[in-house]
Amino acid sequence: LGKVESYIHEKLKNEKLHFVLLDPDDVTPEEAARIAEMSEEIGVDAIMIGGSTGAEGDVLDGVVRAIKKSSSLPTILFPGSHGGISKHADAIFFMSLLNSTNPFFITGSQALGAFTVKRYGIEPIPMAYLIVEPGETVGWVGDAKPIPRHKPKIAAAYALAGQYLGMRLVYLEAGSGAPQPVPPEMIALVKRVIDVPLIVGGGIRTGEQARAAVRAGADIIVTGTAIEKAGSLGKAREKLVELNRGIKG
Ligand code: 1GP
Repeated sequence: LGKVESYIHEKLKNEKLHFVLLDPDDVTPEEAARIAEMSEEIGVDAIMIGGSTGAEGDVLDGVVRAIKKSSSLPTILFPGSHGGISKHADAIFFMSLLNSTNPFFITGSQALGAFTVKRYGIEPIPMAYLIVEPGETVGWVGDAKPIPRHKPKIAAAYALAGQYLGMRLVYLEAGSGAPQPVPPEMIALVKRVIDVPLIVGGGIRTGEQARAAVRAGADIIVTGTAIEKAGSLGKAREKLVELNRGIKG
């Protein structure tokens, strides 16, 4: 395993993890730098960088570089397509949107990005990416057939298929800004079925919701909107502390 993946597995032996997602389309490099710095102080485990719209090119590079300068947390790309690759990042979730109806998001974009990842020496971490209702922007952009919220078995079947295809992480995604996070019953069933770490994100805004996801079986919680849209850096810090407490207990 690569450096970042080993770091994740090492940490998971002792605690559940909190990854903060920054979307270069929503935050300036300066804001991203401050949030990453605070995240490290508070005990967040990694910074993810990406988004479905506009997180590319100079805008993406600028945010990744600012984060690298202000914190020593691992930086993991969370690309919406092969456009979401930056040479400044440590690793990339090399993900396949397994429940997309469009092969571009399952294997096409991956093929277009593969040589870029190799050329830049970015650590690829293979990940099954599953979109659960409502799916929000990423569900729409990714031509997903979102998994119904009351059908945990469908999520578990896709998750296990992802593991059998060789993917080393499974991500259950309700969509950024979703009104409700992935239901605990769905997290619990997926966790029971798979052996690889389970990431959960989308719509987690409170420490209580983060705790509920961890109790249900999530290994890694991703939070984005709650911190990006906190209103001020002071409020972002309070939110980070609240969410981190929910996750770490
Ligand atoms: C989105 O799961 C992540 O891809 C985070 O979602 O912005 O709702 O925290 P939020």
